Amino acid sequence: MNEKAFIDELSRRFPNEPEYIQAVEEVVNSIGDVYDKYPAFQRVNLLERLCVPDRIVSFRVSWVDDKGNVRNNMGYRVQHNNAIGPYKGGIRFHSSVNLSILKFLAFEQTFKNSLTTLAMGGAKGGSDFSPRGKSDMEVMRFCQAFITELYRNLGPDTDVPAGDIGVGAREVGFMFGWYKKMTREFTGTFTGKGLDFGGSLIRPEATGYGNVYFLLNMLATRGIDIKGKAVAISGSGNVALYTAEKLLQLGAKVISFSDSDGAIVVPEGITQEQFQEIFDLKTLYRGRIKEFADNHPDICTYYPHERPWKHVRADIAMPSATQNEVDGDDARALLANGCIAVSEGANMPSTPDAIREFQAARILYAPGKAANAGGVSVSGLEMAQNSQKLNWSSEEVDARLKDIMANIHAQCEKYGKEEGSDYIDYVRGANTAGFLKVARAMMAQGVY
Ligand code: NDP
Ligand code: 2IT
Repeated sequence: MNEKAFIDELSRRFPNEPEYIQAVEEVVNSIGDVYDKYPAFQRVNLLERLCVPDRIVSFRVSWVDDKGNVRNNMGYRVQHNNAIGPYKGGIRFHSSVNLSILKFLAFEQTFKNSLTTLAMGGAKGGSDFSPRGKSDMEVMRFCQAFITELYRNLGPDTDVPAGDIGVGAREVGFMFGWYKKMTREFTGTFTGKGLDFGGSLIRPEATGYGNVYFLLNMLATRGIDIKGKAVAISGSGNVALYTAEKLLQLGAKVISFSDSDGAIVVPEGITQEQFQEIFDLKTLYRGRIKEFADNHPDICTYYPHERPWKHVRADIAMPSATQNEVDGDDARALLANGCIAVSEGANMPSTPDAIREFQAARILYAPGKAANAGGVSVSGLEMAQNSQKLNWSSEEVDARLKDIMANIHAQCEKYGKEEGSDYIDYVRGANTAGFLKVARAMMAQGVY
């Protein structure tokens, strides 16, 4: 395969979609050898069919704010691929959302979901609506207007959304409620639902916990103990907070958080009580991370408009905010300060330059589609419970999550281990394993 020609042609057709092209390029560069091994793939132009989404729904969402003003946002659902199961993936509400970002996320989701071993295709949706600063009633009206447009494209065996940036239990609840009203059916069409109406235990925790479980698997390959290690986290939302919770349980030191206004660094690590304060600040009061720094000037430094990476001496980095939040300079700073492992909670948080730095330094580096797959895995378990109309215990879901993360690690090792060395290229491993399952399914199902 001529990877460069393929990417050049895709860039020509989709010239204003840099995040989408970035995500495709990484995968295409990983799977070239495997693709060439099976000429049948080429004969049915499998790669192009796998890289271009099956379908995109886009629409205007009009809603009324608390002052009576009519507001308009864009809404989208990218249904990327359903070869191995119904479309599945989160919904993002953030002012930065555009089609390029949702296309990259839906593309990544397809490979991630394949790695989980559960029957889920890949999708992503969202809007440039920002819940920040909106009242609960404004968020509710927006969610209802959004679902009024989208509901015909969803269903428990068609397309099952969940949360992502700006979409948590509150938003999923509002969207689920309106979906139920529009369809007059109670089905498991959303995951991340409240526990009282079909949600799974451990779903809120799953992405963060799963990332730590994946990290433990990586550290084990080098005989490294997590205890006492300093871990830099970015973000302070769902993924970041539950990553920190699990790390503290395991005796690691959590030394940073961030949000879109800036970063806090606590060089000695936060205590359990301080974690609880941050957790309450973010989840109960929807506060800003700066407020913690204001309350603890003695232990904590606040860096406005910055990310944590250049300000930490971290053994481990777990970026958990957003795409392209670790660039080449950040990576070089992390490495210079002794970083030995990077495990991505966010989707595509490292730029290609940063990934090159981590891999050249041969540290442990896990891409998001492997390391953060715990969230969608427990979404898959929520779908299974909904189908059975049963609820599993926390212990059962957590045990399955650990197994799934260990299995994803094993797949990365199988396809990513370099010949003649112990080094595991987790990018190549995850992309190849994820690709092969979807590719086999597409081959078996014919051209459509
Ligand atoms: P949340 O909305 O709960 O938290 C997002 C956090 O990242 C907030 O602290 C937010 O700050 C910060 N952030 C968002 N956008 C930016 C930006 N452009 N620049 C700087 N900071 C930003 O989302 P999640 O924790 O759910 O998602 C975090 C990442 O994890 C995303 O990449 C998501 O795709 C990925 N992910 C999420 C999963 C899930 O189950 N929720 C599963 C797998 C991956 P602020 O509040 O200021 O915007
Ligand atoms: O990026 C992701 O994997 C998610 N936001 C979770 C998707 C899901 O369907 O649970």
